[in-house]
Amino acid sequence: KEFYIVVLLVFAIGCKQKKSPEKQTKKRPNIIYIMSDDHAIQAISAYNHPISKLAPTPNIDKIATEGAIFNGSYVTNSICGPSRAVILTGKHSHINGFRQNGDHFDGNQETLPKILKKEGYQTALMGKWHLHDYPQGFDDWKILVDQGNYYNPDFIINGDTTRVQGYATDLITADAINWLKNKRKDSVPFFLMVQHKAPHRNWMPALRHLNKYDSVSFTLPTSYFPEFNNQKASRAQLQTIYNDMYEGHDLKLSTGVNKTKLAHNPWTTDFDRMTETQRATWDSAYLAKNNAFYEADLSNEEIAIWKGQRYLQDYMATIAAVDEGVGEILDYLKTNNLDENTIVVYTSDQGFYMGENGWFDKRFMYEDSFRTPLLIKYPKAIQPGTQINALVQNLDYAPTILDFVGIPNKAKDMQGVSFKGLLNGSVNESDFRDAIYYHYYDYPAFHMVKKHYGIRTKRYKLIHFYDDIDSWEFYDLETDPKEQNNQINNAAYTKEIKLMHAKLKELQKEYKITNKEFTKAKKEDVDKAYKQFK
Ligand code: SGN
Ligand code: CA
Repeated sequence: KEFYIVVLLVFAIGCKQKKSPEKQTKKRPNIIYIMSDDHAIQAISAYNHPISKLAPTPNIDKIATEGAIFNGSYVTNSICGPSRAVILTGKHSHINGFRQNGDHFDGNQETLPKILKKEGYQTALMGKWHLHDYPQGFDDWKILVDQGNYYNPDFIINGDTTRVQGYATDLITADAINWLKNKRKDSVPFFLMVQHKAPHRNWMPALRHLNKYDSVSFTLPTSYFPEFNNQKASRAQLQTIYNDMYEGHDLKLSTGVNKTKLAHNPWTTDFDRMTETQRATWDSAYLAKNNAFYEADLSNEEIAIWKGQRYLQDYMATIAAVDEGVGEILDYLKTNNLDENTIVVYTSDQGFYMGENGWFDKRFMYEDSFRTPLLIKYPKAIQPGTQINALVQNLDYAPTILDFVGIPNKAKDMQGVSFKGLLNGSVNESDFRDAIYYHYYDYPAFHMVKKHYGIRTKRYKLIHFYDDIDSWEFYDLETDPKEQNNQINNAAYTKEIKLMHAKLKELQKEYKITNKEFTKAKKEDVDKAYKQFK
């Protein structure tokens, strides 16, 4: 009898060890990576900002309540293409070669989707790509052309461009669900990237949301009319709501009372591509509110405030469709018993200004554009309601995902580090990194934000703006979280500033920044750009 038991045991152990590779990979988690474009922390209600309290995002919030929310999540270079290249490679811009929008991504380098695919994952990408080359490393992909348009956008599928009737956010959600339903193989784990155009400029809401926040009055930040003492680069930017937005294209103002023709609208393509029916619904939704604006006969300061309100109402209304889409994806996972073994990530390619300093857009190393939302759920390893304050970056996403799926060694030449330990509670925040590096190159360009680099620790920030300027800034984020007081010349901080300079040098050495990164633009190009973008 005992002999038979031993034989049976040996047989059982043998069976356990001899699992087919398919079954082994099946145990690996699936990953759904949802990223919107320019989605500010202020616009996700899980972050408890006064703006989002008036325009909540219940579905995105679910990822935080069922999983983790990061309060100290940052990018390395706050602009679209570069951020995406960092996420795919786990390497800083100067190493992956994509420093600014308009650069071309070298798709032959190693990327997260390529590694996952080689490891047996089924990989797919739906939505915005913006890296000027066809995606590599995906079994299936369908991407927006360039920045993409909100209405009836053009998509590229296998090299062919097709105009698809509908609203971009809804189309991308539908593509994601459709892929999960019809293309996904049950037998292998999957990695699906869902990348929205919304809430990118020019903030065009879905037809069903055109009047969603008309009666909501959002709180404009206290810095809406800033002074910029001792902040030279801030004074030179061209991204102020009340100076630089186009009244037609961005603010959807018409030319006057009872008019539907748009005021200043230099890029007609966003509106011209709407169908007549879409345009008629659009025009009737904006008519009364535009009339009210003209009839109010506002002062200049009141107009500036009105513009801030219109911007926030439209921006938040574009997010409504993103949030609904996230809800659909989460529901799909639940109904199909996929939610337990799927890691869901929600993030943005960077933060965004919602009137802070009077601004829209991003680019600066100040908190609102440097910081980016990050919410992750994975029931198997992350406790619901986890709050993480450690400093993490988009540089870390690839190493973290590889760590979660059990192939951390593939991240060895990446510059990011896995923060899996923070998520499952095996690493203390105080043992994680103490400083992060930032470097922005896109100058002269849209919005004229000067080139700069710097570091942030838990408490301090040191920034150097360079090229046609040579200007250092230092902030004590504990006493000045809104970064209004540059303390670079304050003797009380001499010791801290010195330490920050030393730390900056250390990080630049670690990340292999060479003098090549500090080249200057030609003066005539800068002058030309100021004229072009003003
Ligand atoms: C467009 C926008 C800019 C924006 C850049 C970069 N203008 O040029 O406001 O800064 O994209 O955005 S738009 O009216 O044409 O949309 S990013 O998302 O690619 O970084
Ligand atoms: Ca962006």
